[in-house]
Order: sequence, then structure tokens, then C-alpha cells
Amino acid sequence: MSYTMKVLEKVIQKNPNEPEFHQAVTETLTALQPYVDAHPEYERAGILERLCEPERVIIFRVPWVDDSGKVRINKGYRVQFNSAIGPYKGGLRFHPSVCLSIIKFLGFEQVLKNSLTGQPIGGGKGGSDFDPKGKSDREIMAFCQSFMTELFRHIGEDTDVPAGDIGVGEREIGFLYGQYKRLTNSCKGVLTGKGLSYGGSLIRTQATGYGLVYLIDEMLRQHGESFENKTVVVSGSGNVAIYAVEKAQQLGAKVVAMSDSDGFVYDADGIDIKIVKEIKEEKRGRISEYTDYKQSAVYTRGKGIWSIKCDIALPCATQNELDENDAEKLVKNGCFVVGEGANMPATIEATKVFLQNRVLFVPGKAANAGGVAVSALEMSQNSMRTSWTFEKVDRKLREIMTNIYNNISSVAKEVGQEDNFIVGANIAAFKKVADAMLKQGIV
Ligand code: NDP
Ligand code: 2IT
Repeated sequence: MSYTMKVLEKVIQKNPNEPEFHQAVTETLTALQPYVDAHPEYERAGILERLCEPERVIIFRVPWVDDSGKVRINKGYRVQFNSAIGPYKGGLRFHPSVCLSIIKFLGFEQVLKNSLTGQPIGGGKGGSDFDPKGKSDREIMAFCQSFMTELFRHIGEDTDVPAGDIGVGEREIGFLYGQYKRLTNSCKGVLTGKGLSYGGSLIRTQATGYGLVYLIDEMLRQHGESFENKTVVVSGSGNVAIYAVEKAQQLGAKVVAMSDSDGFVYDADGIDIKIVKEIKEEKRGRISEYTDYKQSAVYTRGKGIWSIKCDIALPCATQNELDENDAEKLVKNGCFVVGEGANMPATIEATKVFLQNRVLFVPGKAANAGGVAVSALEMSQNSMRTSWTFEKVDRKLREIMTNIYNNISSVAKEVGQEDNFIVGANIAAFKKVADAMLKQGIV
């Protein structure tokens, strides 16, 4: 058995009950196999074993008091996965499904994604099984303060810099940052996604969604295509989805559907993103409310968004939201581009369907890297004690996404797998991390 497959088998055996982590490692090691097996220096240095084992895992208790006076306990996590190319960097997710497997898969992906950004950032991820839905602002604050009361001792501007992810946006980052300052008596750039009045960067809010569309736009351009007049379906209606829709529309696409975990809305005229922003960003409501604003739109409860006919699909909600059946439906309906705004939204079987049918499929570690890339720009601005203009950060984001596309596309070509961006992204990302690890010795 090859070195790569031996490591994969061991990872699965030694980390039981972690299906999402197994899935992420399987995708990556399968893509890396021919490349790694042709380079015995990686096996000699145990690079894959080290890549798949987090440098440190922190699990802690988060006690807080709800509005009725009841004591509540959640689990808190921070997985400091790999610091070969810089401080651990990656978001915090607050969602009831959060468990070690999910945080480890996200941390593993983050290491490779951050490598692709070209910025000096390692990878980490954290979060909690806390459910922010239906909680008052005071409850959110109490939870964030308690979470940071443990987390603060493990993070630092040159050590580990958390940010947002599902359930963690500017409000939560504000509460976390306030508590960090109070505990440490210092105003360091230890979190990204901060508000603009206290060290945040312009474009960070838009970065993941805009970056996704910038990368796909570059890929379309290099294939003689564009977003102009394309029909697009975007799942989710959170931070990533909203700004993916906004940018796709600015580039001339017609986005006909969005969703949340309850169902999806179809608007044949094209989604009015102002309505979605009002429902989601201002009222923290549900996508079903869209039809209150626009009666001609149709809301459907449950899954099914991938049955809608489209040219381009952008899954921007969560892991494994698009399976083999969904992929087959998309292909049958003529979809020819899929870009992962979320982390690992397509199952491995779904990605196989896309590749077999020559769909241009860009995996999340490349397609959604714009968010963390602008986080790294936020870190730079904080260190320099300056803030750049909207135009400057936007230009840098576009450049970074174009570079990522060119990088993953040329690596795919080099290994004789043109347009296989799973192979291109994993090898391109791995090379840089592995090179840094080789040079730093056995650590
Ligand atoms: P938000 O919390 O802002 O939005 C999440 C969206 O996804 C909501 O519409 C939510 O619906 C939906 N969703 C979440 N969980 C599920 C589920 N189990 N089933 C169906 N729908 C679900 O998060 P983000 O937009 O920030 O994150 C979306 C994805 O993008 C995640 O995979 C995240 O890891 C990834 N990502 C985020 C980045 C960022 O900068 N924020 C950067 C790179 C990737 P509901 O309200 O019903 O829960
Ligand atoms: O998955 C991701 O890349 C993020 N949630 C963003 C991480 C960050 O540090 O900005």
C-alpha cells in the first residue's frame, strides 16, 4: 500500500467517530497521492502524519446564565492545527452541531486554504455547540464573555487569531474582543472581523462572498465565459451567501434562489438582495419571510434547492449540503460550474459526479479563501496601525483570488489533470506547508 493510503487508513483508525474529519482527510490525501508518492522525502519526514495531527487541541467548559436565571453549560473548542507558515488562523463556529470532528475537519481545511492565500498564516478553528438562534443580545454577550474567559490564554496576535464562521459575525466578535481587552488590558489585533470603529478592515464582511465570485469569474474568463446572463443558485442566506449574490448580480448574473436550514425561496425575477439583507442582517429572520416582501416569489420548506435549473451553483451554507443525487440533478439541468462558498458542502460522491461530467468544480479551500485572506490583511493593517480604503482592500482581494485560480489551475495542468481543481488546490496548498515543515525540522 502506498505511503499516502497507509496514513489515511491510520488516521481513520486512530480518530474514530470523526466522520467529517475522515472525509476532509480522504479528499485531500486521495488528491495528493500520486504527487506525494513520487516524493519520498515527505515519507522520511513523516509529513502526512504530522499534517493530519493537530499541534494542539483545547476543549473547555463554557458556563453562562440565560435570561431566566438558569445556568447553562456548553463545550468550547480551539484546534491549533498547523503553524508551519504563520500563527494559527481560522474562525469560530457557534452551532448546535459543533463537535470535535467538525472543528478538526474545518481546521484541517483551513491549513491548506490559508496556504493558498499566499499570506503568512497557519491554520486553526474553534467554536462551540452553543445555539445562537433565539437568544437575546444579553445571552449572546454572556456566552461570548465566558467563552473568551478561557480562550484568551491560548490566543495572541502572533500565536492564534480567531475570527467568525457560522453563527459568529460582527456582534459576537465585538463581545469576544471586549472581554479579551478586559482580561489582558491590551488592544491587540487578536481577532479579525472586528467592527470598523475598533480595528476592523473594510471588505472583511463581503470578502468570502465577493472572493468566491472573483475566483469563479476569473475561471469563467479563462474558459471564454462570464457571469453575464447566467442563472445562478446560491444556498444559505448568511454572510457568505449574501455577498456572493451581491457580487454575482453586479457582474450581470441572475440569482434565482437562496435558502436557510428550513427551506428555500425561488424568485424568477432574480433575488432582491436588499430584501434578504433586511431579513437576515437587520431582523435576524428566516428566508421564508422573503415572500412577505415579494408575493410572486415561491417558498418551499425543506431541501430541494439543487433541483432548480441553473448554469452556476454556489453552495454557501454548510458541510454535506449537496449530495450525489443533487449533483446528478444539477448536471442534468445543464449546470456547468460549481464553486464551494461553504466548507466541504459537496460530499465526495457529489464531487465525483461533477468531475465525471466535466463540471468546473472549485473546492472550498480555494473558492472561499477570500474571507481569511482579508482577515490576514486586517492583521497587517492592525500591525501597521493603519486602515486601507475600500478600493485598496477590494483590489488586493481580487488579486489574491486571481492568483489562487492561476496557481491551482497551473498545478492541475502540470500533473496532467487540466481543470481538476481538487487535485490542483490540494497539491498547491500542500507544497507550501510541507516545504515549511521540512525546513523547520521535526517539530
Ligand atoms: P452564517 O451563520 O452567516 O450563515 C450560515 C447560513 O447557512 C445560514 O443561512 C444557515 O441557515 C445556513 N446553514 C447553517 N447550517 C446549516 C445546516 N445544518 N443546514 C442547512 N443550512 C444551514 O455563516 P457563514 O455565511 O459565515 O458561513 C457559511 C459557510 O461558509 C460555512 O460553511 C462556513 O464555514 C463557510 N465560510 C465562511 C467564511 C466567513 O468568512 N464567514 C469564510 C469561508 C468559509 P440557518 O440560519 O437556518 O441556520
Ligand atoms: O472558513 C474560513 O475560512 C473562515 N471562517 C474565515 C476565517 C478567518 O480567519 O477569517
